[in-house]
Amino acid sequence: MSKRILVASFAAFTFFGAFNVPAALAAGPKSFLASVDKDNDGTVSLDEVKAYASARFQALETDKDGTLDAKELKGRLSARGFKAANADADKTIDEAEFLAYVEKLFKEANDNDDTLDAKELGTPAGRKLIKLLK
Ligand SMILES: [Ca+2]
Ligand SMILES: [Ca+2]
Ligand SMILES: [Ca+2]
Ligand SMILES: [Ca+2]
Repeated sequence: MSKRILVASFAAFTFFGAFNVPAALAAGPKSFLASVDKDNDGTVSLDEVKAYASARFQALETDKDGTLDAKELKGRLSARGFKAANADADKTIDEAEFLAYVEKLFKEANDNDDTLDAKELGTPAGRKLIKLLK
């Protein structure tokens, strides 16, 4: 087996393994870019991601108590992700915590410029970001 095939099958395995949903339902970098890349330059900046994340927070926050609880998040964060995002260790994620965690994932996925491209959105941190904001 060539190295390229090995890498491709490993990538496919980790991609589909990371989400416990059928492939068709897993939002990929392309649909994320289509929603978030408002200036259509093919990449997302932190400003674009945070503007989108803020809108998603409001949309997900259905009981309007100002925070997202596990029920509202509907599996968008793993238990570990929830703990990492929940800076004050209460039972909910407020908007500041949500945006700080979005920024953390953005920086983790990013190389040394200021934007995420489709490839960076395909990294583990990029996929966590997509899952969180879908
Ligand atoms: Ca852009
Ligand atoms: Ca709420
Ligand atoms: Ca909290
Ligand atoms: Ca980048």
